[in-house]
Amino acid sequence: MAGNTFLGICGIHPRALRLAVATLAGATVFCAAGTAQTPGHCKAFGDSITAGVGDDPERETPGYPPRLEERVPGLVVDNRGVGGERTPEGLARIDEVLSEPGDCLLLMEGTNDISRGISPETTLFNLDRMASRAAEAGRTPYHATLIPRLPNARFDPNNVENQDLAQAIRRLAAQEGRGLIDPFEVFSTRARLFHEYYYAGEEDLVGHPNGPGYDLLATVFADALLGTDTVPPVPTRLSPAHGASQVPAEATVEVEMRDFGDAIAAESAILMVDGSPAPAPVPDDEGRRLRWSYEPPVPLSGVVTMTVRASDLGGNVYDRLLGRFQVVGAVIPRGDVNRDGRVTGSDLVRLGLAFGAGVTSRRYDADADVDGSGEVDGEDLAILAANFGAGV
Ligand SMILES: [Ca+2]
Ligand SMILES: [Ca+2]
Ligand SMILES: [Ca+2]
Repeated sequence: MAGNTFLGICGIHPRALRLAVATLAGATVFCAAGTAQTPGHCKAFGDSITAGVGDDPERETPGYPPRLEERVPGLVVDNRGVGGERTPEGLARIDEVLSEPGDCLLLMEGTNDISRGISPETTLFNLDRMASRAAEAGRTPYHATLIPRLPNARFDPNNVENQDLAQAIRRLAAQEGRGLIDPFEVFSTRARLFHEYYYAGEEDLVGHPNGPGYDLLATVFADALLGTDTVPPVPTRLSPAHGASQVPAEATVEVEMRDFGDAIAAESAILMVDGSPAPAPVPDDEGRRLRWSYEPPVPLSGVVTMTVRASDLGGNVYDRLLGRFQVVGAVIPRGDVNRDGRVTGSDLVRLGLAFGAGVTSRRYDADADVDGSGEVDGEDLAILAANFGAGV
């Protein structure tokens, strides 16, 4: 396959590569097997989020592709997004798109798989096949993680499956030496994400960007294609998984973090499990991956929270919740909206934000609808109040 922008056959980071290009101006070949260079003509392949649903209606050409063209000089991006598409349909359609001229494939698909109950293994297999077809056709494939789903999405409103899929897509990209574009990570760290960057149509039960959201999405793609590292080390493996239940008390906590740009500042990385630091992780040779395998000294119980702080050499920092799981025997008190095992003011705040909202409202929060009635109301508040202070 052709070299990709990240590690490619040359194994040179694109920022270093651009410096090399500047230094060696005039040299035609400095990497024999394949030049890791910014692509010139991409197919943006995916579903309605590639097509541009939810974008500013004033725009003639919606979505991230035209914005990406503006951000990467000389780049042509053809929009090949099809609304509602799942990866099985994508796999059936990919050859047709690859028969068109171009040198790269930007692949962001799978949120409709989550909505329709397609297993993550199938989704990942299909994404891998599409990227492989692209490579066989002489294109450079890039995998993209999916943007977060709305808190009132009918399926996976807490992005548990989406987060797992993001980790799997990152691993796939790393294993196959393909480029990785990470909107899931960048979007997840935005304050007021759904209010400022998402389309406000009430019929949207998955979550589409609005104009500013597509601007941000295009920036994430552009940074990756240009080799500007704006993304911190990201989780590529987590066991027990976020949202897991019935986890044995003696479980080993396995965490892998990876950076797709700069190396990781390994000495600064800290994994906390229920507030206790795990021993230092093992970095790999190139410094782009960290692994923890941690056996807590005392048996786990209740709801276990895992957080990570890790930064890359460029100063991009990951510092937040990595995941939570429930140990076998844990009983979550009713009213524990954020599922951290305790009913506290944080739960009350979250319930307050959704108060009065029914299932069709953008403000609806399934976890705050404690009794599952379809509306967040006084009944839910009463349950929370009755259990205030309770914990496992
Ligand atoms: Ca980075
Ligand atoms: Ca709570
Ligand atoms: Ca309710």
